[in-house]
Amino acid sequence: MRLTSIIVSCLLCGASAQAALLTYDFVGLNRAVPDNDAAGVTDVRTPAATGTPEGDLVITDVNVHVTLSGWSAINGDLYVYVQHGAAVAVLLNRVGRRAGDDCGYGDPGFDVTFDDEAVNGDIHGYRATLFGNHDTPLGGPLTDLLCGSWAPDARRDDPSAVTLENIAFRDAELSNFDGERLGGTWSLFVADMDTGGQVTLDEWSLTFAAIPEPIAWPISIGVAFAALVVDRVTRRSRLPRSSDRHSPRAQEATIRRLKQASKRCG
Ligand SMILES: [Ca+2]
Ligand SMILES: [Ca+2]
Ligand SMILES: [Ca+2]
Repeated sequence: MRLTSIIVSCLLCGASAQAALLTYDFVGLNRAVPDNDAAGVTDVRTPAATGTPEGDLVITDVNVHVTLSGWSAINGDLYVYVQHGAAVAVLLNRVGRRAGDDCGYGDPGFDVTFDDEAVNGDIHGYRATLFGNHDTPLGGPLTDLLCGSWAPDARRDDPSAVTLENIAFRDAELSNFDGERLGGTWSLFVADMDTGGQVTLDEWSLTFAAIPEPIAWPISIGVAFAALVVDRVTRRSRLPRSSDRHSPRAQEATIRRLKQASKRCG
């Protein structure tokens, strides 16, 4: 039974495939994000059409790069998420906003790669990660060049109530896209949720690791094949083994019989 289930599982898995790496860049956007307006801006892209070999690839990992510029921008005002079908990843949810500080960080802009596996971890408290406190300003935008990539904020909380400390709803990660097909529309939403400052969406990109969809063999074929193998293994275990007559025990018995026979003769 165990052997059968292992064989069927292997058949259903199909051949293992090497993940392809694909990057799609959406540049030159120059989309001004309205200040203090929850309607924000949405940029919709189709990196690959559904039903095409590329669009049918299955995502195993996705990273997103976003560039938001403006020297008057206030990072703590920004709420940014990416959506594909029903799956959502929250990239920014008012960074630095925490218990006792409703405004968040005042640094101007981002040029950052979001990656669930980033060593820096959660971007929401990036100053604390970089400087050990929330009060030291960056003096410019947060960039990959200076600080490396970051894990998304991932908090699903309402941007008017989100805090660093509350991580009860911190599950809107990029891994939510794993297992989905690459094809179809992907949208990036950017909103400035509080007064002051001006930010512009310059560009964004999607980088996928993706594999062809595993071949699902018809289960009837898998079960029939597994039963055939089990039957062959069982038959083989029942066959008399020719080497038995050469075993030490068989040889001892033969010697005993010969000795008894020689005594009778003598
Ligand atoms: Ca991942
Ligand atoms: Ca990743
Ligand atoms: Ca603002």
